[in-house]
Amino acid sequence: MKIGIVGATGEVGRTMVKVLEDLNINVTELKLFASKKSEGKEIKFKNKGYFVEELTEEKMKDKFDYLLFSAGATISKKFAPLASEFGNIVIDNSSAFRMEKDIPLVVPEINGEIIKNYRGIIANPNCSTIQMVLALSNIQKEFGISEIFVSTYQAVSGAGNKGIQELLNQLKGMNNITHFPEKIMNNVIPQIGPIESNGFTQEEMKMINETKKIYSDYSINVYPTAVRVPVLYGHSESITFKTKKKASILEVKELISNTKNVKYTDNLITPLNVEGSDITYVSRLRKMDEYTFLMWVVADNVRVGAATNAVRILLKHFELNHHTL
Ligand code: 11C
Repeated sequence: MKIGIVGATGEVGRTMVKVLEDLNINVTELKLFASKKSEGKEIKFKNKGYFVEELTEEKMKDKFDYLLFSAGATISKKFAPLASEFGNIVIDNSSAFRMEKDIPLVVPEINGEIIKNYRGIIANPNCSTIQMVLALSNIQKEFGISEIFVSTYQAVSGAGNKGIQELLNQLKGMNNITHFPEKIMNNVIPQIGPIESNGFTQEEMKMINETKKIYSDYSINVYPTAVRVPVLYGHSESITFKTKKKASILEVKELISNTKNVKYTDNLITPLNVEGSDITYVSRLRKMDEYTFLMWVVADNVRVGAATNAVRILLKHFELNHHTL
């Protein structure tokens, strides 16, 4: 497969390269694109060095099997439609197209089938949404879910290299506050992204809207509070959910355990435990009543929440459509 990565030098872009290697994807040609200032940087894939090229409109007109985008919504809006117009399949990690009616928003284990016979732009959901909907997916299918109350504990890598650098610099004693609204070292910040006119942050609105679209159930109420914590990798979520039908704790545990790429553990699980993993972990499951359950969900936000989900979309698309590619 000929694969291009747009935003190859970013935190997610570099991880996409790593995930392509880890999942042993049959890449015959790899093209890495980024802004002019990254031109010529070398990135390793399967022990071979690849040089980063400047992203241009002309290069998006080339023929790729898949183009993976992770360079932010502005770049996606400018280059993804063009690449798609020229027949390329774009898997876009930004928020640019997620809520567009005709663009599939995909977590392959849940709704991968919707990209059968589809060519064009495929949107990759937000990291905090992916691990939540994945952990709850079998329960939603089997019992239905009416409400999800979720508080997140999100790693600084969710904000990319600049988020990581800001925490590392503060740990070295610098007092810079450039990206986050408050100092992040020794702190927690209950705001991720700008606050909208309804008082919710952009991150919280993504969790509400994307969940409905992925489950294709617009009756689910999601009540999120998104919080940044001084952790490098791994988002954690405290989730309380209400089922539509009565369920037992055993049934819920079994459904979680049987979800692809999700593991239930009775052990404590923390972000440090999941760094570099492609599994979403669930623990501390509790039952309040026959309709109400509480749990703790942790996943590597850069892998499960971004790069790995994008590569899983690629694999699913290939599996469903390779005969017509
Ligand atoms: C964060 N979830 O942790 C955000 C980053 O829409 O893909 C992901 C932004 C997005 O800061």
